[in-house]
Amino acid sequence: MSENRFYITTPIYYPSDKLHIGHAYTTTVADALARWHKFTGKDVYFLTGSDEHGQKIQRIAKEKNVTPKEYVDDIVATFTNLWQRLNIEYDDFVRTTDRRHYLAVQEVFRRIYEKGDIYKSTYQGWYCTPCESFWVETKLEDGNCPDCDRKVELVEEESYFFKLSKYADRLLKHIEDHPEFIQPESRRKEMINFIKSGLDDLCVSRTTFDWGIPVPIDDKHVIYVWFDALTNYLTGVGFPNNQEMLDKWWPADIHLVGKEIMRFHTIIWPIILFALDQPLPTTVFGHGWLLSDSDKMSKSKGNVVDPHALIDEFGVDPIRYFLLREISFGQDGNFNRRALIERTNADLANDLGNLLNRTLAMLNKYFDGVIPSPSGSESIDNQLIQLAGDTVTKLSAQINGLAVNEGLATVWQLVSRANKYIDECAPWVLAKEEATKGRLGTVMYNLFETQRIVTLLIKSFLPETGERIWQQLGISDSIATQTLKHTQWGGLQPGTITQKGDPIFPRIEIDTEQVSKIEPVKQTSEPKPKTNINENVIGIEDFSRVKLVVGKIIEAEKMQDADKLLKLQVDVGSGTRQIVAGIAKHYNPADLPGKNILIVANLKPAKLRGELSEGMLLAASTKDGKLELVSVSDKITPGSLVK
Ligand code: ME8
Repeated sequence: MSENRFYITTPIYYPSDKLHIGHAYTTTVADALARWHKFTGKDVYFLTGSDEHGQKIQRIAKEKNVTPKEYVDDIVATFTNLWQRLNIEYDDFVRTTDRRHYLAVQEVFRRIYEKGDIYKSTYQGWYCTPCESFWVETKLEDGNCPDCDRKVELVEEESYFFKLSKYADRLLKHIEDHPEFIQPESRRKEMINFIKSGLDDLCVSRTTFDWGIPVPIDDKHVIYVWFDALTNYLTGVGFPNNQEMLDKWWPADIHLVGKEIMRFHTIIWPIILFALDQPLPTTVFGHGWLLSDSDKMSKSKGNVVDPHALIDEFGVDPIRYFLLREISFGQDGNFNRRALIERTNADLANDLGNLLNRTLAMLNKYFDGVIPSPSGSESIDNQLIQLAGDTVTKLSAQINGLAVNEGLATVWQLVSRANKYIDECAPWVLAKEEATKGRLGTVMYNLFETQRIVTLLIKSFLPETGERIWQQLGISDSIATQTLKHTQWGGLQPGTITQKGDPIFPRIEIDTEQVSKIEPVKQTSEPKPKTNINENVIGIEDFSRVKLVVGKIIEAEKMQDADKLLKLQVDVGSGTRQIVAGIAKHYNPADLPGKNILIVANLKPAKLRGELSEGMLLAASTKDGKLELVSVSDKITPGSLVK
């Protein structure tokens, strides 16, 4: 493996539903790492994708009365849309329904079968369909899946088996000889114990459904979905036909996964690779879970956070920053709005944003916005310069050690130091005397040079912010051309003309309304009305004539020749209604399906631009005039009456 290339992967997610913030977490970390390694000068390959076969998907498609392929095509489009919105720069996206993947999986199966490591027998045991995993009776907990605690099903069918047990000792030795293989350490111990407790041969084919890749030697069977899915890491780098690509990229440097799928990645996958005579990935990192009120976020529990809604509300980089900075990488972490707002305000609006605003305002006032030449240096300057250099070294080591959150904390220490440097050097005092104008120039240069370095250091994590600050710094070379070597002190050219722009992160005001969305507001006495409620008062009987119900948007599309209107299909419990709404300027139709909204259900139907509209959506304007749909928790089912 060359030192100068870096191959990173995410899990390929199930299109069993739309992705939530937990999936966005893994992919954002992988994206930041990929960008960082590119920034350090490496040749990088970043792979993601979708895991589309298996019993779970086939069942969901059947429930929805569509073919599995129709079903996954729709959901996978929402995956790529989310990655685009989150600024995820992947190199390839493997869909397990791709032809190239079909060929790769069949080739893996064929090679292992021909080697004698796959044999036919009968499987009798338990199966967890949500996890797509087999369990022997003794591993069940209270009769349920030990991983997700859901019901398992008894399965008895003819199957092909893969000789996992044959390779158990070799795998243990590999894990012991390569401490970097399973990270973090706690998961390594867990996996060692699991292997030591004995490995059973793995059932690698199914016959009771057909949504999968057929076994090449026996098309009554489809290949087990995890055997199929894990192979994507080889498909994405050219296996089996593009040997040159495979030689360049395989083995992967990092498979980044959530802790619940470590077993598949550190036991089944390495043994498949042993059987194929392929080298093992350098590291499988199992990160912790995003929790919602200390419980794992998952669709089935109804406690997931929709990343689209967060991006709409806060923008992309506050979300990326929160995920990367707030959660100790490897540990579980809580996701909540209050913490997100506080992080954004403290680190992005105050520390980073104010540093730029203050310094640009001073530079405009004292030097017409042009970067002055530094002259001489005092010990306080040397400390700042030293810290900037140390920050680069420390951050590089932390990112190489996958301590992403600590790495960002390191950069923010430099940001804080720069803010303190302003207060200590007091440029406004230096500006009073002509005699200290030279010193003022040095101070201003140092502040901008620090910000140039900070911007380069954060651009992998916050790409949009990097671009925006760079633009305000006025540096003519594109930020995309900058690499780690450009973080040496002194790169900023005196004479550079800065460009003051809008604050990069306006402070988010937490008003009472927002707080109440975050946590219940305790009221000790009757609240006093803020507005004059006597105006246009109506009685309860008037209100009760309006039938407000919860609806779930199923489809949204633009209307021809009506640039303000969208045509929506909305599930209102008793069926689907078509509603034409004037929200086209405020919403991208692709972002609407899945949203739970409020509608006036007993409004007289009307025709708008020739289309029937049977109801009205409720929406309100934000301060800057953007129309936002009134949204309702996912827990409330379509058709529920608002009372
Ligand atoms: O397991 N917190 O797909 P999946 C953090 N198709 N990360 C989370 C999370 C949470 N609450 N919820 C999900 C599969 N994730 C298989 C993978 S790979 C060959 C096949 C992230 O859709 C995390 O990365 O269930 C987790 O491992 C993955 O999504 C599971 O996604």
